[in-house]
Amino acid sequence: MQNGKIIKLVGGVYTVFGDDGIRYERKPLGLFRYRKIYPKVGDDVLFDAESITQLLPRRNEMVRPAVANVDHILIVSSCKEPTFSFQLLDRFLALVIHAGIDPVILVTKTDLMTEAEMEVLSGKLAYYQKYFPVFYTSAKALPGIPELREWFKGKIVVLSGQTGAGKSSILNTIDPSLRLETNEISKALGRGKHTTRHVELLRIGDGWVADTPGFSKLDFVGFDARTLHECYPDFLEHRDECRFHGCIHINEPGCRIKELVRSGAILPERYDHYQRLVEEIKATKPIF
Ligand SMILES: Nc1nc2c(ncn2[C@@H]2O[C@H](COP(=O)(O)OP(=O)(O)OP(=O)(O)O)[C@@H](O)[C@H]2O)c(=O)[nH]1
Ligand SMILES: [Mg+2]
Ligand SMILES: [Zn+2]
Repeated sequence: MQNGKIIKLVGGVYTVFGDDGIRYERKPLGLFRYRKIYPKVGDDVLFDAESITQLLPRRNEMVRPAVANVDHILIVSSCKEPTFSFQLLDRFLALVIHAGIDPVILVTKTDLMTEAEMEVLSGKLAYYQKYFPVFYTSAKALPGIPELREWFKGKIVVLSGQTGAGKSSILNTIDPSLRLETNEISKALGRGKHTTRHVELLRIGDGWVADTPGFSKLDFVGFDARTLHECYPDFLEHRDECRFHGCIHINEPGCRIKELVRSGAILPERYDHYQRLVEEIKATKPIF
């Protein structure tokens, strides 16, 4: 019996990185399936000569991308191709925070922007910078790459974002020996082609980074509209200033958050995305 970390899953076969530094291919014991235990990339496990025999407790986990025990999720958003979306960013931030993982915003393809366009984008992102680390990078012009390489040290970091955002390209730039497959996004369709198809943890220095398949839709199944506001650090800061304890900042009188939205101290657009997400979650019937 040996300890290891799952670093890859393809077609039901897991690659386990043993504590001896060797990679092993294993499948979980049959009883995992019977008990509906599905190991994920990032999971710490016990394994023997034949199978993964035990899943060790998780510190956190995400559904999509399916990862566990990570330090950070880098929300990768391109400036252009695909177009930067603050709505997507706000939704993604909520999802990552809800999973108990620290988000980082990684803005890619800065080379496609004019100086004036960049000023507008970074001006808006300055608000986010008060709450989350924000990196600006480009696989073509290379700003931010040394900082990012330094920052990855000793951490388990997962890159996630829309398909075509440039996740694999950035990893290749940080470490060219990774040779990850990248692809042109289909401009005719206006969406990417899902070049990366599985989650895999890759060694960068003494840390791990995971490249993941891009997504086109975010799922909020299992979310509670009454607690969603806890995923917004900018709202949480003022939670004791609302008139009612447990205010979710929608229709309650004396809501400090709505006051701050009116004054512009909280980004109105971000609040609007929050409101829409509350409506969306309320409209979703729970699945039993
Ligand atoms: N101009 C420019 N193009 C980039 C940059 N980074 C990536 N691209 C291009 O964007 C396209 C998509 O890049 P990928 O790295 O494959 O994107 P991805 O996020 O890994 O996509 P999926 O694996 O489908 O999720 C490719 O054509 C890249 O060459 C960048 O910084 N600047
Ligand atoms: Mg990719
Ligand atoms: Zn309130």
